[in-house]
Amino acid sequence: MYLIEKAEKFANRIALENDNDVLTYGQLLEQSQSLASGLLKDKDDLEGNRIISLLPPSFDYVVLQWAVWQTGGIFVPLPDQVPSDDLRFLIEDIEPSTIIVENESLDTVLPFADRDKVKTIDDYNTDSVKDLPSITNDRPCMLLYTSGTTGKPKGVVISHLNLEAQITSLQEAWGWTKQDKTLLTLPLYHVHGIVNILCCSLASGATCKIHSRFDPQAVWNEFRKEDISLFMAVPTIYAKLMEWFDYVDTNEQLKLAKALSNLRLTVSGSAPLSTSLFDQWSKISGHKMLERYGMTETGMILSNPLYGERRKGAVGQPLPGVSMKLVDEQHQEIAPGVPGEVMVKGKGVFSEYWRRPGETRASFHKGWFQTGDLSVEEDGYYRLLGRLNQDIIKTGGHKVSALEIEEVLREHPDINDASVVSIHDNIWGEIVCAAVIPRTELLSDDSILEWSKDKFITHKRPRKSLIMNDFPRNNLGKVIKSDLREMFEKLSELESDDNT
Ligand code: MCA
Ligand code: AMP
Repeated sequence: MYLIEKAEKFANRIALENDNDVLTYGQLLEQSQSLASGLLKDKDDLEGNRIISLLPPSFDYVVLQWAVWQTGGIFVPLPDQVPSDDLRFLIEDIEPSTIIVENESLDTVLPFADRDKVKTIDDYNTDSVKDLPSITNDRPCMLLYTSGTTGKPKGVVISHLNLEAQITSLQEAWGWTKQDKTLLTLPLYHVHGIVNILCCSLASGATCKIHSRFDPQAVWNEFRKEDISLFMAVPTIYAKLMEWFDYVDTNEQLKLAKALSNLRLTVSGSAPLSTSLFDQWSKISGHKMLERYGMTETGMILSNPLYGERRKGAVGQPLPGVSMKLVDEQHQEIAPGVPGEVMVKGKGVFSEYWRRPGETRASFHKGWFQTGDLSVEEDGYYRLLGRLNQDIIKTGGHKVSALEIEEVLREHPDINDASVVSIHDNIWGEIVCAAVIPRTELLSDDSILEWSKDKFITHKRPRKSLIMNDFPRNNLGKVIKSDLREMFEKLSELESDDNT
């Protein structure tokens, strides 16, 4: 296992840091091996058993992740605040052998799982370390859930080989070294936080400082210590950091700008980085942000260069070890300058969706993974043009399915039908908007938004609603979502006029 082998060389270096404590690579190895022994109990190998983690980003999260990998199990990180209906679906889909929670979360999970499967890390305290199984690279190590074009989220099966290929590609491209220190402010259930930040840092002997939740002031305070060398985040986080910067007085702004001077690299990805945000960041930091593009199923695909021109509005060139091409609707490769769908191949690319052979087959064409993203090559740089499927929404860097939200809204007792679109937002990239046809007169915008709070995880929750007699439809009766989007845009303009 790549990370474990690497860690052995860095035993005395600091792997992880939080506000109160540090964990060396040696301690991480020792604690994860001891926990692995506890998880194995009398077995020699967990043979692909799924172990769900509902732990927030923390030392315990990483110890558990490494422990599961060393048992031959599959690590399945989920958000620690999943609404109950989602949790029920996920537990049924994953069929875990164990669910690891923090003490406080026991009651949330117990209604959906056998009591003997729900554990805390402390349940596995043991002093005796067993011989751990040797794990071949082709075995799965993680299941990461991602929203798709069909209703429910799908588990993306990632093997140790996929993980190693994704890490080594980024180590090479972005010049990670053991002198680096990075700051993790992203959740640890997506590739961005797990692979690009945490795993790359740990594979390089660098230090990863963990903030369990994003807080703009805390990030600025961290930059002011001037020891963070590498920072990666989604555009929403940069927008929120800029919001904070604009809010403080000029004197403070000078200090914050100076604090950025020690950063050697700032990376943005997971959603489009606007040219205005690129410019604002460059103005205060003197850094040209490096924008890259990737996907849960593939890891990172394209990146602007570490050295050389980082082009505003573009996502650069294929990363080491990644083969990509642009194709037309007939899957024919197209010429530079012509837009086409991004297709990807490489050791980092996943091999299957968990227990969904049909969807797996449909997502590949002759061995190439079809991303559903449109791009064009211009003077050697790729630029993204959007998605083929308009029912996929990216909000705050999270991928969300409009169809999944519609299905949940239709469960509302006063809603007859629902149609979900997104509109542009300067902070969130896109925001979720729901149009609904009422079943009763009791329905109001406020009641929809209020009801949604318990039903959706924060990023899936509709932020605007419209109650309508019927949706705009074409002559086949299909909802014209572009017209709905326009209605929400007009509503949003009216609201912002009212606020000024
Ligand atoms: C939260 N709020 C929102 C949204 N989310 N409003 C509109 N749209 C949203 N999406 C509201 C809340 O209701 C609340 O409002 C207020 O904002 C603060 O909410 P909170 O949850 O505290 O927000 P936050 O902690 O500031 O979260 C913003 C965040 C988070 C840090 C940007 O969304 C995040 O971690 N995003 C990154 C996800 C990620 O890692 N993506 C990578 C996946 P009120 O106060 O009124 O209640 S993509 C990937 O991995 C691929 C491979 C790739 O390419 O990277
Ligand atoms: P996910 O499925 O959550 O892994 O999200 C992957 C999707 O995020 C991609 O298919 C793209 O649509 C989008 N994405 C990732 N990076 C970028 C970027 N730099 N610019 C625009 N979209 C991006």
